[in-house]
Amino acid sequence: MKTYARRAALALSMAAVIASSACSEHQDLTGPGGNGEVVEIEIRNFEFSQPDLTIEPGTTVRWINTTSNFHTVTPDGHSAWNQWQTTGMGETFEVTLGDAGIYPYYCLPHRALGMTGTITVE
Ligand SMILES: [Cu+2]
Repeated sequence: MKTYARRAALALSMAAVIASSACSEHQDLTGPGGNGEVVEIEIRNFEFSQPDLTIEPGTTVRWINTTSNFHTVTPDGHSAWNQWQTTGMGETFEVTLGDAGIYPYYCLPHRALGMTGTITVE
């Protein structure tokens, strides 16, 4: 029994290491939780595919890096999520936004190129 528990714990910690090395992340910092809906935004050179997005409360926004370049999803003046940075194609970042509001964000290295976006939750 003890050995089994230890093996399960080891398997769980190894899964955590594998998950973190893929540089994909989910954050759920606001509101009562998700409604099961997911909307995807592609990170391109040098724009977000849906720069003005309106969603319902509890929707999960998933950014996916479709490039091999360094980008960030940096909150602009709010703390609905913590900055995420990506360097690899296929990496994803999910934020479940439970609270109504306006959530602007930008890509740190490409902000001056207009790589910005806004999510409206209403
Ligand atoms: Cu960028």
